[in-house]
Amino acid sequence: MPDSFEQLSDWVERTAQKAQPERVQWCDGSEQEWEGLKQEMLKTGHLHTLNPETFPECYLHRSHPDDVARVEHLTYICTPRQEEAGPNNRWMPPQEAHERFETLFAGCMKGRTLYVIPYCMGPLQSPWSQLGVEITDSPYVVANMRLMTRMDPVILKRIHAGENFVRGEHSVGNLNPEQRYILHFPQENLIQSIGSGYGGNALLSKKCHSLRIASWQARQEGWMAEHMLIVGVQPPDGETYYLAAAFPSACGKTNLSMLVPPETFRGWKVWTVGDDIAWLHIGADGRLWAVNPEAGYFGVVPGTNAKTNPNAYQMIHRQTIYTNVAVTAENEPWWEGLPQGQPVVDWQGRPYQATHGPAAHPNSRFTTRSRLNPAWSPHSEDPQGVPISAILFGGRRPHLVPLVLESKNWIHGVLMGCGLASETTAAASGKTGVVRRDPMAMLPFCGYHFGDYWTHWLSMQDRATRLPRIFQVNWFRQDRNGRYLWPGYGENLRVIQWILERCKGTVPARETPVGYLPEFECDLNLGNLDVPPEALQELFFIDAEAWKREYDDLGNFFSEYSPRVPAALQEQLAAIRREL
Ligand code: SAT
Ligand code: MN
Repeated sequence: MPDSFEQLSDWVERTAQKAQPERVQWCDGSEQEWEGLKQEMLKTGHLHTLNPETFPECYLHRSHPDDVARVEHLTYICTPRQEEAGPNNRWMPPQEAHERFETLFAGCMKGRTLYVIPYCMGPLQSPWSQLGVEITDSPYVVANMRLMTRMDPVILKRIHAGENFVRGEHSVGNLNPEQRYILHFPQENLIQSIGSGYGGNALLSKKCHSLRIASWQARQEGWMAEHMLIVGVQPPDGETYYLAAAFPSACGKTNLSMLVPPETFRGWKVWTVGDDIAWLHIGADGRLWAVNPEAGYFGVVPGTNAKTNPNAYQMIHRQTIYTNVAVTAENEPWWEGLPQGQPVVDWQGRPYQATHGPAAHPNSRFTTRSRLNPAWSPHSEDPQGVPISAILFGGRRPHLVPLVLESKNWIHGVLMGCGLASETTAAASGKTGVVRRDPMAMLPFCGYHFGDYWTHWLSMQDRATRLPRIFQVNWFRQDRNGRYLWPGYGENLRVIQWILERCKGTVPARETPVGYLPEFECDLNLGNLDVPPEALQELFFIDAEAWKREYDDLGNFFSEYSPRVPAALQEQLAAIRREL
């Protein structure tokens, strides 16, 4: 494993020998470098300028129509033993994986530039930060990494001084989905990715490094790498409380992390620390402290507007890379969910026709630096991170799960996380709208056996003395006619207020076999909210029969992971099942 600059240079040289690029360019994230890249990409059609008056420094990228989402069926964990990867991962023996990759990688960069991207995940000064170097032939990847990570000349100095780094080898290859692989070698600190230029498949710092490789390391080292947003909520009395929340991809993490308080919450402030990934370490005070390893957002565009997410909407009007949105006659970006404007060119660059489907791809994305977010928290740069008071688990559940539910203790909270399930979305290829189990929203991202992962979650109890409380939330419950019962977005702050009160110990709660509920008539702040009483009843209705089926199903799901499922979780499940 290279851990010094010589080894880095050797690795780059060896990789270049295999890929045979026309030239090699070392990147440092500077403005000058961006100017060059941008001009090049405008010339080759990798980028298109958007209206410079209304969207200054905004660009559009169109990916290949077969390359628009993560590909879970082509994503592998390559450990010597299959049981290390677990049934939650596709597995390939390391040697076979290396061989397949080498074959596809040979000569793959002919006529292209090989870019070397040294990057840092986490604040540069943080003891928890980690270095990585991605080699890629995609200038679009360089442009995104410049916004999503910390690229800084100091990184090479740190590597010179002997600091370890995660290696990433990436090529768009020929974009043939049949020759596409996303391979992880946790024991080698290595990621190899070929055949895709899109998001989580190609920006190796994100899901590949900061979740799959980092979750592996976290288990060895006693910390946690989680698919969670980090948000600070500051009531008018002053003190900011931080929450970490796990939701599957495209279920509203970005919206929740940038929430704008509704009218009734005058004086409240919401601060974004992160919208996708949290690295959680135990502080000297026994609390969990979170840093966001990323420095930018790769957010879902459709549905973003001045009402659903005013901060994001404002933020993406400048210095933003759009991927796979439509364009209007005014050369402005357009997407489904915008109340104004008309698409004339669709996400594939064709004249827009309603019969072709949506104008913007449902998984179209914006890339922006976090600092452009009006709600950006300056504590995002705190080396030790922010202290977490509560952990939230949420998904898209049309039925069953109430608006909010508090766990009874850490073990029960971990069980809640294991029970997380959600309707699938366009963020991954495959059928959308099917409810699937997605424990801790980590199904596509945990780099090792889920049974060991749950054991690791439970073990935090022995390491930390002041763990956060755990809650389950569901903004997506529907009535019999498929209408959402809860308005969501900014109004979710009402639920968060209750969660904070519970953390402070200032409100009682109603106990049920599946957890604690608010006494909503008195404890949930419903001032100026237009939700009929029947809808509220339904939002909090606990259907014991349906919950029994849910826990039976979770029990069946667990059996796929036996014998590695911790006994404490099985016992907790059995106890709740009996009580129901
Ligand atoms: O494609 S990404 O993994 O970057 C986004 C997501 O699916 O959450
Ligand atoms: Mn995500």
